[in-house]
Order: sequence, then structure tokens, then C-alpha cells
Amino acid sequence: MMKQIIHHFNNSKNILLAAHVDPDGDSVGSLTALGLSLESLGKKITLYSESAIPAVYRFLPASDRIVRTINGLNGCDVAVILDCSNIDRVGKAASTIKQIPEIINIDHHTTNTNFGTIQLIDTWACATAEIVYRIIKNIGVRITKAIATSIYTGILTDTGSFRFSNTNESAFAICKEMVEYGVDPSYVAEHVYGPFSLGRLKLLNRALDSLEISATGKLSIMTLTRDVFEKTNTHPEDTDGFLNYARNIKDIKVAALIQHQLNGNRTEEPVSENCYHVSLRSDGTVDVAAIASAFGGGGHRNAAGFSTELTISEIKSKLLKLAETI
Ligand SMILES: [Mn+2]
Repeated sequence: MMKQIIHHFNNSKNILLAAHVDPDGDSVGSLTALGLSLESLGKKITLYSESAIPAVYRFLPASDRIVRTINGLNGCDVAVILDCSNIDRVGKAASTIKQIPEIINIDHHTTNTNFGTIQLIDTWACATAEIVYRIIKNIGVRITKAIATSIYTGILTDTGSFRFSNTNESAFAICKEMVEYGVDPSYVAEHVYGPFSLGRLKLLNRALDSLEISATGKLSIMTLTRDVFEKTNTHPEDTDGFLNYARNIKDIKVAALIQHQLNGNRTEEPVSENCYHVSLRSDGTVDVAAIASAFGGGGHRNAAGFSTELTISEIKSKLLKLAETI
């Protein structure tokens, strides 16, 4: 697979790289790291993310070059889809991207559907950025500080700062190497975990206030509706990390956050009025990817999610029913 991918990169002229909607640090970091690497080989690159890049990741080099729309194929001969369990995760452009002759699927989700013409899926990788790192090493690109910062950020954020169960030896080894290439860990942390806005603190307050615990004591549910985002002048990206509080409660095995789907931070184009996004986190003993799959979503064993048009009370009663079995 690695050989085939490098062969395709070497023989291509014009490469489209795409992240998933509502991108996280791994998705954005993988996008900019691989994009800058391919550009250094003389390739024309297009970096694509349907959603705006969350403010905390806008410090990443080349993040300002990520486009939110593509007009046709523009001569792209290869597409690279990063950190997406299925191709529709790239959003509306999926149907256009599907027409690109070579589609390379690079991911670490256990729920990956094996889409594309070439797959490089490693569910043991701590982050897609780990797989991107291996590709970059294999192509022989010189790792600049910009590329290193992108890889470091992908691994740092996807491992929850080396706390989650996907934190492996490579996470430390690669990040150590990235620091040798000039990454400044405190600079990255300042941006990624930087000071909260007042609105975000108020949103956290509302989220904690909404906490409900199942009768079994094993499931916690937080709920945030559209009006709360409006009142606190915040966006869905501001809920990043909230689930850690709900999951860290004693005896809790699964934490859920139900929020109005506001189409990422693109509040200008809301999705259907009553669509909710549910994020799930596990303490490691429950496979939340399986729960999310039952609702048509996906993810990892310990972090997954799904979108649904069920009402809040329907979602809660389904989740509470599930809680009786965990
Ligand atoms: Mn990831």
C-alpha cells in the first residue's frame, strides 16, 4: 500500500487533499502536513475542508490556504481523504471528489468502510497524523518546522495530550522527533488549549448544569440546544473537551453530549432545524463506536458520534435503555 501510494504521488501533478466536516486537530494537522510535503515535491495541491477551521487550529501553517468549496475537478488526478471513516464525511463535495480517478483513503478509525481505490488504514495508529508521518518519511520529504508542527498537533490532540488509550509508543517517539525539527510544545499548547473565552466558560456552565446520570450510574448525558449557543455567542467547536468532565465522574463508563447540529461553526447555513449531533466518550470498557454505529454514526472504541433527527427525549430514552446493558 505504502509503495502504491508513493508511486501515485510521484506520478501525479495535481492533488486534492480533504479533511472531514467539523475538523479536529488530527484532520487539520494531517491535511497541512501532507499537503505541504507534497507541495515540496513540486505538486500542485488543493487543501479542502467544507467546515471553517476551528479558531484553535488556525495557527497551523497553511491552514489559511484551506478552501471550503471546490469548483469541479480542476485537473486533480489524485484525491487524498484524511481521517474519514467514509467518503461522505468530507461533506457536500463527496460526489465531485468521487470522480477523481485515484482516491487514497488514509485513516485510523475502526469503522472505516474501505472506500477509495487505495486504502492505508491502521486502526492501531494513534492518529491519522501518525500514518501521514510514515508516508512523509517514506517519500523522503525534508520535514520542516511547519510540517512538524502539523504532525505534532495531530497526535497531541487525538491522544488527548497523551492521556487516551490510543496513546502508543509512536505518539511519544514521533512527537519527540517533531520537537527536534523545531516544534515548540508550549506554543502549540497555548493555541490548542489556550484561554477560554467568557462565552465558552458560560457554555461549559450550561453544559454541566444539564448533566443527567442514568439510574445505573454508568451513563452521563449533557445537552446543549441552539438557544444556548446563541445566548453565549459560541459555536459547536467550543464544546471541545466538555465530555472529559462528564466522563471523569466516578463510576461513569459512557458520557454523551447531545447538541443541536449547527453545521460546525458555519451557523450561516444551518442543517435541518431539528438535527442533533451526539458525541460519545467511553472510559475504555465500553465500545462507543458500536453504539454510534447503531445510530448510523461511527468512530473509535473510546470516542464516537452520530447525527440524528430523533428528538432530544427520544435520543435520551434510547441511550438510557442502552445504559441498562453496560
Ligand atoms: Mn483522528
